[in-house]
Amino acid sequence: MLFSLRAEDPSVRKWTPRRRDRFDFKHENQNRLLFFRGQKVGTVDLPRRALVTGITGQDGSYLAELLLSKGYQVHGLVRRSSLSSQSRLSHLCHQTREERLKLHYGDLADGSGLTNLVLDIEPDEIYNLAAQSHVRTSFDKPVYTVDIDALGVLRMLEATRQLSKHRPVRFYQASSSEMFGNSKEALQNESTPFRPRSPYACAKVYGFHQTVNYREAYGLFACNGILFNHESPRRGETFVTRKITRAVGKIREGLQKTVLLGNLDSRRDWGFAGDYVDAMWRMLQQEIPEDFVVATGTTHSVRDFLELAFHRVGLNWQDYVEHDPRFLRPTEIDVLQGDATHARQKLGWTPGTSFEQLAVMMVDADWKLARDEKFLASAPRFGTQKMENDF
Ligand code: NAP
Ligand code: F7E
Repeated sequence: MLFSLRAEDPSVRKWTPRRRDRFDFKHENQNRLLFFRGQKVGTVDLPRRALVTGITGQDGSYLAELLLSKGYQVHGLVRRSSLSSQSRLSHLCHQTREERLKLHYGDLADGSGLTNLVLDIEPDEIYNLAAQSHVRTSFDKPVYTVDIDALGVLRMLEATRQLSKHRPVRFYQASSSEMFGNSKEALQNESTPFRPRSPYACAKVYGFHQTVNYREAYGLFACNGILFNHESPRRGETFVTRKITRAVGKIREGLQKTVLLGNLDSRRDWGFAGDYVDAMWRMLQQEIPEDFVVATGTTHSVRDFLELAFHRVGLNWQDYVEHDPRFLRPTEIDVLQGDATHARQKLGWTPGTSFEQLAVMMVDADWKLARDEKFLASAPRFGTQKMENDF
């Protein structure tokens, strides 16, 4: 571990630490005090440590990038799987020295495992992003969704509370605009009532209130980010924007003929994920913990997104889109549009990417991906390739 030492006692300045010297740390507020043979010898500037659950997801990967660029040591919670789920992190694993990015196996279902991990890592900041995040899936898997998205938050809060008994720690909860449901207010902000319309949204409401309760009951520095939809080329392929841009790329390259979709009339406030993780970080740098809406303030329909995405590659979406009732939800949210005034005023946060720029960014990335896939599909198969000295 690399660190710089600010020695307070002048005699210590003459002391050159040797390899076998043992020293102890104690935490006082945000400072780490360094003790050598029972005597305080200085204050240590260690890199700040963050724990990110859901680090393998869309937001987790952008947040890890941001925190590493700010000099943090980043710890990520990863679910054990027989196949790697780390494709969104592979560039960071290659670029980053091992001591700056550390991945740990864990699961939001395993409370004692989470507590052990949090006490072991002693992070300064915890970002709880892990979730079963697909709204349509939550209707098919309601109990599992509630276990992870509601009780999982409680498990993380308990782990954080245990750590907070020994040292300061700050907690971010990934709350969602889905909690507003079919709101009666045209623009939703921090005081808009919740009217959840899916098992996912109900679970997120529970996580939201527990986070507020831990703040009020135990004085925990805990914030909810109420984020509206945010997308990117790293978005999961079953969310509507990415489903569309993947299809656009493949259709343009002749790898796919049509795309099956559900409700094209629903309207969402879509922003860019890379902009939104900056708001998460800003929330934990405040003096006083609060909850914030993060949104662009604009709303567009799925149809609008189709129009832009197909137009980018010179195609007409009506020629390729088919309706499939399997993608409808038992209860739908018709319109969402956020008011992020509080985030702008308190955090100095504004979105940097428009809806049009977002669509273009995603289509361009997926068109390139489709071209690469086409090239690979046309390449001779490994093993069947004729070698030079093969007769
Ligand atoms: P995502 O791409 O679906 O990523 C979800 C992450 O959670 C993945 O890393 C996943 O791991 C992990 N995870 C799922 N179940 C887990 C479990 N039982 N234990 C540990 N990890 C688990 O989601 P996202 O778009 O990045 O969203 C991040 C968070 O923000 C989520 O909580 C989501 O509900 C919330 N949110 C998202 C949006 C949005 O528009 N993107 C808006 C508001 C709120 P695997 O890789 O192993 O699956
Ligand atoms: O749906 C409609 C669908 O699945 C958007 C999550 O990140 O944001 C996300 O939840 C809209 C809905 O996102 C298809 O009915 C039409 O009205 O991309 P989505 P979502 O449900 O808004 C919130 C803020 C979160 O917190 C969530 O974690 O698009 N739609 N046809 C479709 N949606 C999908 N997935 N697939 C379709 O074929």
